[in-house]
Amino acid sequence: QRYGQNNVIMSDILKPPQEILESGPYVFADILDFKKLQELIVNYNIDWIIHFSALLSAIGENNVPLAMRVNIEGLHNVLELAKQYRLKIFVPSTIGAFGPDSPRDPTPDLCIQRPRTIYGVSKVHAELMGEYYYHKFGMDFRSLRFPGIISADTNPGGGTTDYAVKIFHDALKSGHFKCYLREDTMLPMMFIDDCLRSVVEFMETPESKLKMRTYNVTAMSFTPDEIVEEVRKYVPELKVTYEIDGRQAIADTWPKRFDDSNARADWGWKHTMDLPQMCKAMFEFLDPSHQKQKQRIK
Ligand code: VAH
Repeated sequence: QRYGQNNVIMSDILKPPQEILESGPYVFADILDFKKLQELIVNYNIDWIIHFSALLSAIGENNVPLAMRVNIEGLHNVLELAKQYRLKIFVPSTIGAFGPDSPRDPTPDLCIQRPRTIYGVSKVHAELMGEYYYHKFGMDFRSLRFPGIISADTNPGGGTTDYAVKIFHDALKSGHFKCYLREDTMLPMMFIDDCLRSVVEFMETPESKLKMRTYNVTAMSFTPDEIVEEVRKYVPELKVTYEIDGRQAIADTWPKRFDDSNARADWGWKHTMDLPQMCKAMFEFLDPSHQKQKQRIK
């Protein structure tokens, strides 16, 4: 809607859902195929790269060699192409770019970053490489560190924050949610609509307003306990069992709350969806028949 359907070229190595195919140009592109990316940039006269290819935290720990190729070699490809063709480039970073030595509550933009996952290491590398290309070559590199992103139209993608998406599907399908994190594990989160708007607003911000190339952004922080309580307003009979797995050790090294005051001050970032509003949006999308229990009691 914003840039014109034929001006946004979607790409992936996966076949998209039919409605995506019908929404505008969609091409096969492997982030590891430099020549193919170069051809797409020239043939489609690309001016911005929005780079989202990566193995997330949990899946990356189970396939470190592939995570290094996709998250690091893939990043090098798009940075080099953005430099060669003078493109503006967005590269997402994450709360996972911090580690146990970072302040966790809250975590500021600038502090020690010694992440303990290959995903986090690759994202710190992305931040540092992008800022190097900015200072050395004047490239318009921009990065936002995202919290866990919650969306209804995509399945969980191998992240540590996936539990906050899975709870909705489990509540509606089986009424039984198995949570792999302890009930008191607080993590920063954001609804997908706020995430996509943050990218657009950040990329459209005049460079003169940016005091940094990489900013924290967030909307809320919550624990499994807190989202369970909110989901039970729609599915009161929801059964929850805690089966802690290796992702707990990752979550225990991550920020509990994100300080995104610089993004709010420098380029006007503000979130719109909090936990109750996100749950309402998720149920409206996944199963409109599930209205909040409070309304039924009325
Ligand atoms: C993950 N959802 O859990 C991703 C994210 C906030 C972390 O980068 O790995």
